[in-house]
Amino acid sequence: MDKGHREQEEENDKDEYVTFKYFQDSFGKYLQEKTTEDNSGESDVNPFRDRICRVFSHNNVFSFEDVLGMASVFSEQACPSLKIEYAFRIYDFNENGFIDEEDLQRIILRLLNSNDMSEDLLTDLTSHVLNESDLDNDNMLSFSEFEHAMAKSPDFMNSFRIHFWGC
Ligand SMILES: [Ca+2]
Ligand SMILES: [Ca+2]
Repeated sequence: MDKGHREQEEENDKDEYVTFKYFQDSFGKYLQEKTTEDNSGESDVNPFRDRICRVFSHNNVFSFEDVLGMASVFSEQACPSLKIEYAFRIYDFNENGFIDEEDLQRIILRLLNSNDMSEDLLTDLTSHVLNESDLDNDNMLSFSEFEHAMAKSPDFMNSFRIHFWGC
């Protein structure tokens, strides 16, 4: 290996270290603030944090690349289609490639932060979502149906950005 190449590698290592250190510092500071501040309620904890960790990590271990991947998907600059793709994976609790009734019920319960919702209301809400977005009437949302539904939701992109920092 020639000298120039080696120097280049050292340079890359340094850049990676700086970036990772910066991330650790800011993320660590954020986590500390979140765990020490009082429970003022609003968006303290991301209701999908376990799913986010599941989708972005490998066996619940985050490599540097996993962290970078997660940060880029949730950043303001990420393209909407990438955000939608990851949202779909996060919401697909049973990982069968569709957002089905079971997934929708879990999403609704988590979004509303409720465990004691009546079965009827939950069924109503689920049917409402399916009525709006299940275009081929198979009682579940394929990725393209989900994509279509998300494209109509102006708040989605914004909330998906904020949610990252609740992970
Ligand atoms: Ca599913
Ligand atoms: Ca469908």
